[in-house]
Amino acid sequence: MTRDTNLTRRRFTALTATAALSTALAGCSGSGGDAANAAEADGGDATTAESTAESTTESGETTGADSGSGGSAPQFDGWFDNVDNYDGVADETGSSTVTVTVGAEANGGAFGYGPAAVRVSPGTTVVWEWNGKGGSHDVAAADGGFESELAGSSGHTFEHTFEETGTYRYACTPHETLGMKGAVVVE
Ligand SMILES: [Cu+2]
Repeated sequence: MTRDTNLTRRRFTALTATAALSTALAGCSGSGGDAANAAEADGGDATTAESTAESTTESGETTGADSGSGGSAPQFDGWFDNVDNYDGVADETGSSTVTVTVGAEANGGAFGYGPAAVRVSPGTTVVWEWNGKGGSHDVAAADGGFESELAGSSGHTFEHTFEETGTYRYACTPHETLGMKGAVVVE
């Protein structure tokens, strides 16, 4: 049912833009109410939402929400070459605390950090939070600056506060060769 996913995904963006259009189509559902009234109501009921989504399937290819951190990516010197969930650097500058998932689905199993790379401001505390998947993981800085214990249970956390600007690479000791690697960019 790929169609259902499409409907759900498009529903929210489509609602306002095509409310007027959908009322025309909704007329055939026989749920009473004339077109003018339906347009006033904000499209909250199921039949209206459904017809709204349907009416936009051909015009709605506008899901450009994944252009997160554009611009110049920092140099990681190939650190992420074998990391299949590296998807650019998530910009969390200005946040005092940032959470990174340990055991994110990646690299052929639950062998990823999510997000793999994050950009923070100096003084930010990064909290790694284990989700309990993929066995035992740790968080070990490539330069030895920080290292967590090896843990596998959901809810386990490790944190490190980054005071100095720079690029900090880290990996999971048991799964580094699989691509379980991350980085924190402090700037
Ligand atoms: Cu691991």
